Amino acid sequence: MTTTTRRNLFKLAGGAAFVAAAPAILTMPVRAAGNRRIAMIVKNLGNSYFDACANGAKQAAGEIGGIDIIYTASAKPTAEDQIAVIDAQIAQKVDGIIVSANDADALVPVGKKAAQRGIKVMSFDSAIAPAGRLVHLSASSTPLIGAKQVQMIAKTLGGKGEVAILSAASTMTNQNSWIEAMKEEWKKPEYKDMPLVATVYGDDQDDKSYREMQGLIKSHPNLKGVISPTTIGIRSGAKAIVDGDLVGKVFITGLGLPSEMKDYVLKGACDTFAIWNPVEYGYSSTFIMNDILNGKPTSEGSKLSMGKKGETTVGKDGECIMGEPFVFDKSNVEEFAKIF
Ligand code: RAM
Repeated sequence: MTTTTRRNLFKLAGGAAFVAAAPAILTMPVRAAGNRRIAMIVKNLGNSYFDACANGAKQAAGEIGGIDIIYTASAKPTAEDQIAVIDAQIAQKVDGIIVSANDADALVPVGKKAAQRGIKVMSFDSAIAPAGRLVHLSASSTPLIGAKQVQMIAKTLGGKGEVAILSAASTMTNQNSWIEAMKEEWKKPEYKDMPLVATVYGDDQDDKSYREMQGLIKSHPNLKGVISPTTIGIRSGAKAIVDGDLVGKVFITGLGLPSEMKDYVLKGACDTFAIWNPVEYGYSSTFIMNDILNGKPTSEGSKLSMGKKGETTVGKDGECIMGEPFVFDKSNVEEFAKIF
Protein backbone atom coordinates (compact mmCIF):
# COMPACT_ATOMS: atom_id res chain seq x y z
CA MET A 1 0.00 0.00 0.00
CA THR A 2 1.42 3.38 -0.95
CA THR A 3 1.66 6.25 1.51
CA THR A 4 -1.02 8.13 -0.41
CA THR A 5 -3.54 5.31 -0.32
CA ARG A 6 -2.78 4.80 3.34
CA ARG A 7 -3.36 8.49 3.99
CA ASN A 8 -6.65 8.30 2.06
CA LEU A 9 -7.76 5.31 4.06
CA PHE A 10 -7.03 7.15 7.27
CA LYS A 11 -8.63 10.35 6.10
CA LEU A 12 -11.87 9.81 7.98
CA ALA A 13 -10.30 7.85 10.70
CA GLY A 14 -11.04 10.28 13.42
CA GLY A 15 -13.29 7.26 12.92
CA ALA A 16 -10.88 5.09 14.92
CA ALA A 17 -12.11 5.81 18.42
CA PHE A 18 -15.54 6.47 17.00
CA VAL A 19 -15.83 3.01 15.45
CA ALA A 20 -14.62 1.24 18.54
CA ALA A 21 -17.00 3.12 20.80
CA ALA A 22 -20.05 2.49 18.62
CA PRO A 23 -22.99 0.65 20.17
CA ALA A 24 -24.18 -2.28 18.06
CA ILE A 25 -27.73 -1.03 17.91
CA LEU A 26 -28.38 2.66 17.83
CA THR A 27 -31.50 4.13 19.29
CA MET A 28 -33.58 6.81 17.61
CA PRO A 29 -31.89 10.17 18.12
CA VAL A 30 -33.81 13.03 19.67
CA ARG A 31 -34.90 15.17 16.77
CA ALA A 32 -33.49 18.65 16.76
CA ALA A 33 -36.15 21.10 15.62
CA GLY A 34 -36.19 21.51 11.84
CA ASN A 35 -33.47 18.95 11.23
CA ARG A 36 -33.74 16.70 8.23
CA ARG A 37 -34.00 13.01 9.07
CA ILE A 38 -32.19 10.39 7.03
CA ALA A 39 -32.85 6.73 7.77
CA MET A 40 -29.97 4.38 7.06
CA ILE A 41 -31.63 0.96 6.74
CA VAL A 42 -29.14 -1.88 6.43
CA LYS A 43 -29.42 -5.62 5.78
CA ASN A 44 -29.71 -6.57 9.46
CA LEU A 45 -28.56 -5.60 12.93
CA GLY A 46 -25.50 -7.05 14.62
CA ASN A 47 -23.13 -6.62 11.67
CA SER A 48 -20.13 -4.47 12.63
CA TYR A 49 -19.55 -3.59 8.97
CA PHE A 50 -22.88 -1.71 8.98
CA ASP A 51 -22.22 -0.23 12.43
CA ALA A 52 -19.08 1.31 10.90
CA CYS A 53 -21.13 2.61 7.93
CA ALA A 54 -23.56 4.22 10.39
CA ASN A 55 -20.68 5.88 12.19
CA GLY A 56 -19.54 7.36 8.90
CA ALA A 57 -23.08 8.58 8.24
CA LYS A 58 -23.15 10.32 11.61
CA GLN A 59 -19.75 11.85 10.94
CA ALA A 60 -21.08 13.27 7.66
CA ALA A 61 -24.24 14.53 9.38
CA GLY A 62 -22.03 16.34 11.90
CA GLU A 63 -20.04 18.00 9.12
CA ILE A 64 -23.09 18.99 7.09
CA GLY A 65 -25.20 20.09 10.06
CA GLY A 66 -28.99 20.00 10.40
CA ILE A 67 -29.25 16.25 9.77
CA ASP A 68 -30.26 13.43 12.12
CA ILE A 69 -29.30 9.87 11.19
CA ILE A 70 -31.64 7.06 12.14
CA TYR A 71 -29.70 3.80 11.90
CA THR A 72 -32.04 0.84 11.85
CA ALA A 73 -32.64 -2.64 10.42
CA SER A 74 -34.45 -5.88 11.07
CA ALA A 75 -32.87 -8.62 13.13
CA LYS A 76 -32.71 -11.03 10.17
CA PRO A 77 -31.50 -10.09 6.69
CA THR A 78 -34.68 -10.92 4.76
CA ALA A 79 -36.57 -8.76 2.25
CA GLU A 80 -39.85 -9.20 4.12
CA ASP A 81 -38.48 -7.93 7.43
CA GLN A 82 -36.63 -5.11 5.71
CA ILE A 83 -39.78 -3.92 3.92
CA ALA A 84 -41.51 -3.65 7.32
CA VAL A 85 -38.63 -1.49 8.60
CA ILE A 86 -38.79 0.76 5.52
CA ASP A 87 -42.57 1.05 5.89
CA ALA A 88 -42.13 2.17 9.48
CA GLN A 89 -39.72 4.91 8.38
CA ILE A 90 -42.15 6.02 5.66
CA ALA A 91 -44.80 6.32 8.36
CA GLN A 92 -42.35 8.44 10.39
CA LYS A 93 -42.11 10.76 7.36
CA VAL A 94 -38.32 10.80 7.20
CA ASP A 95 -36.80 12.97 4.48
CA GLY A 96 -34.46 10.41 2.96
CA ILE A 97 -33.79 6.68 3.08
CA ILE A 98 -30.43 5.03 2.37
CA VAL A 99 -30.81 1.24 2.03
CA SER A 100 -28.56 -1.78 1.67
CA ALA A 101 -31.06 -4.14 0.06
CA ASN A 102 -31.71 -7.74 0.95
CA ASP A 103 -33.43 -8.23 -2.42
CA ALA A 104 -33.15 -5.91 -5.43
CA ASP A 105 -36.64 -6.47 -6.89
CA ALA A 106 -38.70 -7.16 -3.77
CA LEU A 107 -37.87 -3.68 -2.47
CA VAL A 108 -39.00 -1.80 -5.59
CA PRO A 109 -42.67 -1.35 -4.54
CA VAL A 110 -41.77 0.05 -1.10
CA GLY A 111 -39.13 2.29 -2.72
CA LYS A 112 -41.82 3.61 -5.08
CA LYS A 113 -44.21 4.11 -2.18
CA ALA A 114 -41.61 6.25 -0.39
CA ALA A 115 -41.01 8.29 -3.55
CA GLN A 116 -44.75 8.93 -3.96
CA ARG A 117 -44.71 10.46 -0.49
CA GLY A 118 -41.83 12.75 -1.34
CA ILE A 119 -39.18 10.69 0.46
CA LYS A 120 -35.89 10.39 -1.44
CA VAL A 121 -34.55 6.85 -1.68
CA MET A 122 -31.05 5.70 -2.60
CA SER A 123 -29.25 2.42 -2.05
CA PHE A 124 -25.67 1.72 -1.10
CA ASP A 125 -23.74 -1.52 -0.66
CA SER A 126 -26.49 -3.82 -2.00
CA ALA A 127 -28.65 -2.21 -4.67
CA ILE A 128 -32.40 -1.86 -5.06
CA ALA A 129 -33.31 -2.26 -8.76
CA PRO A 130 -33.30 1.15 -10.54
CA ALA A 131 -37.11 1.54 -10.51
CA GLY A 132 -37.13 1.62 -6.69
CA ARG A 133 -34.45 4.26 -6.00
CA LEU A 134 -32.76 7.35 -7.42
CA VAL A 135 -29.10 6.34 -7.24
CA HIS A 136 -27.00 3.45 -5.97
CA LEU A 137 -23.51 3.97 -4.54
CA SER A 138 -21.26 0.96 -5.15
CA ALA A 139 -18.18 0.71 -2.96
CA SER A 140 -16.03 0.09 -6.02
CA SER A 141 -16.33 -1.27 -9.55
CA THR A 142 -18.05 -4.67 -9.55
CA PRO A 143 -15.65 -6.28 -12.07
CA LEU A 144 -12.70 -5.11 -9.96
CA ILE A 145 -14.12 -6.46 -6.68
CA GLY A 146 -14.92 -9.81 -8.33
CA ALA A 147 -11.58 -10.21 -10.10
CA LYS A 148 -9.58 -9.17 -7.03
CA GLN A 149 -11.03 -12.02 -4.96
CA VAL A 150 -10.17 -14.67 -7.55
CA GLN A 151 -6.67 -13.19 -7.88
CA MET A 152 -6.17 -13.28 -4.11
CA ILE A 153 -7.02 -16.99 -3.75
CA ALA A 154 -4.98 -17.82 -6.86
CA LYS A 155 -1.97 -16.08 -5.32
CA THR A 156 -2.36 -18.00 -2.05
CA LEU A 157 -2.81 -21.37 -3.78
CA GLY A 158 -0.26 -20.80 -6.53
CA GLY A 159 -3.16 -21.19 -8.98
CA LYS A 160 -3.80 -24.86 -8.11
CA GLY A 161 -6.61 -26.60 -6.24
CA GLU A 162 -10.37 -26.73 -5.78
CA VAL A 163 -12.07 -23.52 -4.69
CA ALA A 164 -15.62 -22.82 -3.43
CA ILE A 165 -17.60 -19.67 -2.73
CA LEU A 166 -19.27 -19.05 0.64
CA SER A 167 -21.67 -16.16 0.03
CA ALA A 168 -24.31 -14.26 2.01
CA ALA A 169 -28.00 -14.77 1.05
CA SER A 170 -28.84 -15.89 -2.47
CA THR A 171 -31.06 -12.79 -2.98
CA MET A 172 -28.42 -10.18 -2.12
CA THR A 173 -27.58 -7.95 -5.06
CA ASN A 174 -24.02 -7.05 -4.12
CA GLN A 175 -22.78 -10.60 -3.48
CA ASN A 176 -24.54 -11.91 -6.61
CA SER A 177 -22.96 -9.31 -8.85
CA TRP A 178 -19.51 -9.94 -7.35
CA ILE A 179 -19.93 -13.69 -7.91
CA GLU A 180 -20.82 -13.04 -11.57
CA ALA A 181 -17.69 -10.90 -11.86
CA MET A 182 -15.59 -13.66 -10.23
CA LYS A 183 -16.87 -16.14 -12.80
CA GLU A 184 -15.83 -13.80 -15.62
CA GLU A 185 -12.31 -13.59 -14.17
CA TRP A 186 -12.27 -17.37 -13.70
CA LYS A 187 -12.61 -17.86 -17.49
CA LYS A 188 -8.96 -16.78 -17.93
CA PRO A 189 -6.54 -19.62 -18.77
CA GLU A 190 -4.35 -18.96 -15.72
CA TYR A 191 -7.10 -20.43 -13.52
CA LYS A 192 -7.45 -23.73 -15.42
CA ASP A 193 -6.03 -25.73 -12.48
CA MET A 194 -8.17 -23.93 -9.91
CA PRO A 195 -11.77 -25.07 -10.54
CA LEU A 196 -14.80 -23.56 -8.78
CA VAL A 197 -16.51 -26.61 -7.26
CA ALA A 198 -19.45 -25.16 -5.30
CA THR A 199 -21.28 -22.00 -4.19
CA VAL A 200 -23.08 -22.05 -0.84
CA TYR A 201 -24.99 -19.45 1.17
CA GLY A 202 -24.53 -18.61 4.86
CA ASP A 203 -27.21 -15.85 4.75
CA ASP A 204 -24.90 -13.40 6.58
CA GLN A 205 -25.53 -15.35 9.79
CA ASP A 206 -22.49 -16.62 11.70
CA ASP A 207 -23.92 -20.02 12.64
CA LYS A 208 -25.22 -20.83 9.16
CA SER A 209 -22.01 -19.60 7.50
CA TYR A 210 -19.92 -21.72 9.86
CA ARG A 211 -22.01 -24.83 9.14
CA GLU A 212 -21.91 -24.21 5.37
CA MET A 213 -18.11 -23.93 5.58
CA GLN A 214 -17.91 -27.23 7.47
CA GLY A 215 -20.24 -28.78 4.88
CA LEU A 216 -17.99 -27.60 2.03
CA ILE A 217 -14.91 -29.10 3.67
CA LYS A 218 -16.71 -32.39 4.25
CA SER A 219 -18.23 -32.76 0.79
CA HIS A 220 -15.08 -31.61 -1.07
CA PRO A 221 -12.12 -33.45 0.51
CA ASN A 222 -9.72 -31.81 -1.97
CA LEU A 223 -10.93 -28.30 -1.28
CA LYS A 224 -8.01 -25.87 -0.97
CA GLY A 225 -9.59 -22.46 -1.02
CA VAL A 226 -12.78 -20.56 -0.24
CA ILE A 227 -13.77 -17.08 -1.38
CA SER A 228 -16.27 -15.38 0.90
CA PRO A 229 -17.49 -12.00 -0.39
CA THR A 230 -19.08 -11.06 2.93
CA THR A 231 -17.59 -9.94 6.23
CA ILE A 232 -19.80 -12.42 8.12
CA GLY A 233 -18.98 -15.35 5.83
CA ILE A 234 -15.22 -14.79 5.84
CA ARG A 235 -14.95 -14.52 9.63
CA SER A 236 -17.14 -17.61 10.21
CA GLY A 237 -15.34 -19.58 7.50
CA ALA A 238 -11.95 -18.64 8.96
CA LYS A 239 -13.14 -19.78 12.39
CA ALA A 240 -14.20 -23.15 10.95
CA ILE A 241 -10.69 -23.56 9.46
CA VAL A 242 -9.02 -22.84 12.80
CA ASP A 243 -11.47 -24.93 14.85
CA GLY A 244 -11.12 -27.84 12.40
CA ASP A 245 -7.29 -27.79 12.57
CA LEU A 246 -7.18 -27.07 8.87
CA VAL A 247 -4.73 -24.15 8.87
CA GLY A 248 -2.32 -24.68 5.96
CA LYS A 249 -4.72 -27.11 4.26
CA VAL A 250 -7.66 -24.82 3.45
CA PHE A 251 -7.39 -21.04 3.01
CA ILE A 252 -10.10 -18.42 2.95
CA THR A 253 -10.12 -15.01 1.27
CA GLY A 254 -12.76 -12.47 0.31
CA LEU A 255 -14.11 -9.29 1.87
CA GLY A 256 -13.49 -8.85 5.58
CA LEU A 257 -12.93 -6.29 8.30
CA PRO A 258 -9.31 -6.05 9.51
CA SER A 259 -10.60 -5.94 13.12
CA GLU A 260 -12.41 -9.27 12.65
CA MET A 261 -9.80 -10.97 10.43
CA LYS A 262 -6.60 -10.01 12.26
CA ASP A 263 -6.35 -13.16 14.37
CA TYR A 264 -7.16 -15.45 11.45
CA VAL A 265 -4.50 -13.79 9.30
CA LEU A 266 -1.92 -14.09 12.05
CA LYS A 267 -2.87 -17.76 12.57
CA GLY A 268 -2.62 -18.47 8.83
CA ALA A 269 -6.25 -19.35 7.97
CA CYS A 270 -6.36 -16.32 5.68
CA ASP A 271 -3.39 -15.08 3.68
CA THR A 272 -4.92 -11.95 2.20
CA PHE A 273 -8.36 -10.27 1.97
CA ALA A 274 -9.82 -6.98 0.78
CA ILE A 275 -12.38 -4.33 1.73
CA TRP A 276 -13.09 -0.63 1.41
CA ASN A 277 -13.46 1.62 4.45
CA PRO A 278 -17.06 1.16 5.69
CA VAL A 279 -16.87 4.40 7.72
CA GLU A 280 -16.13 6.26 4.50
CA TYR A 281 -18.91 4.36 2.75
CA GLY A 282 -21.61 5.56 5.17
CA TYR A 283 -20.06 9.04 5.11
CA SER A 284 -20.09 9.26 1.29
CA SER A 285 -23.66 7.94 1.06
CA THR A 286 -24.89 10.59 3.49
CA PHE A 287 -23.26 13.41 1.51
CA ILE A 288 -24.91 12.07 -1.65
CA MET A 289 -28.31 11.95 0.06
CA ASN A 290 -27.76 15.51 1.27
CA ASP A 291 -27.18 16.66 -2.32
CA ILE A 292 -30.34 14.83 -3.39
CA LEU A 293 -32.35 16.47 -0.60
CA ASN A 294 -30.95 19.82 -1.74
CA GLY A 295 -32.42 19.17 -5.20
CA LYS A 296 -29.24 18.23 -7.11
CA PRO A 297 -30.04 16.24 -10.29
CA THR A 298 -29.39 12.50 -10.29
CA SER A 299 -29.48 11.99 -14.07
CA GLU A 300 -26.58 10.26 -15.83
CA GLY A 301 -23.48 12.48 -15.88
CA SER A 302 -24.52 14.54 -12.82
CA LYS A 303 -21.93 15.07 -10.12
CA LEU A 304 -22.75 14.37 -6.47
CA SER A 305 -20.63 15.26 -3.45
CA MET A 306 -19.04 12.64 -1.20
CA GLY A 307 -17.67 15.30 1.17
CA LYS A 308 -13.93 14.90 1.85
CA LYS A 309 -13.94 11.88 -0.48
CA GLY A 310 -14.52 14.15 -3.49
CA GLU A 311 -17.25 13.77 -6.09
CA THR A 312 -18.85 10.85 -7.86
CA THR A 313 -20.42 10.97 -11.31
CA VAL A 314 -23.79 9.31 -11.79
CA GLY A 315 -23.52 6.56 -14.40
CA LYS A 316 -26.06 4.41 -16.24
CA ASP A 317 -29.13 3.42 -14.16
CA GLY A 318 -28.12 5.81 -11.39
CA GLU A 319 -24.96 3.85 -10.50
CA CYS A 320 -22.18 5.73 -8.70
CA ILE A 321 -18.82 4.44 -7.47
CA MET A 322 -16.96 5.43 -4.30
CA GLY A 323 -13.36 4.27 -4.84
CA GLU A 324 -11.04 1.27 -4.77
CA PRO A 325 -10.86 -1.62 -2.33
CA PHE A 326 -7.75 -2.08 -0.18
CA VAL A 327 -5.89 -5.34 0.31
CA PHE A 328 -4.80 -6.56 3.73
CA ASP A 329 -2.33 -9.20 4.85
CA LYS A 330 0.09 -9.88 7.72
CA SER A 331 1.98 -6.68 6.98
CA ASN A 332 -0.86 -4.22 7.62
CA VAL A 333 -3.84 -6.02 9.22
CA GLU A 334 -2.92 -5.09 12.80
CA GLU A 335 -2.60 -1.41 11.96
CA PHE A 336 -6.00 -1.25 10.28
CA ALA A 337 -7.72 -3.47 12.84
CA LYS A 338 -7.58 -0.42 15.11
CA ILE A 339 -9.77 1.52 12.70
CA PHE A 340 -12.46 -0.82 11.28
C1 RAM B 1 -21.31 -8.07 4.76
C2 RAM B 1 -22.57 -7.64 4.07
C3 RAM B 1 -22.35 -6.40 3.23
C4 RAM B 1 -21.13 -6.55 2.35
C5 RAM B 1 -19.93 -6.85 3.18
C6 RAM B 1 -18.68 -7.02 2.34
O1 RAM B 1 -21.06 -7.26 5.87
O2 RAM B 1 -23.04 -8.69 3.27
O3 RAM B 1 -23.48 -6.17 2.44
O4 RAM B 1 -20.90 -5.41 1.58
O5 RAM B 1 -20.18 -8.06 3.90
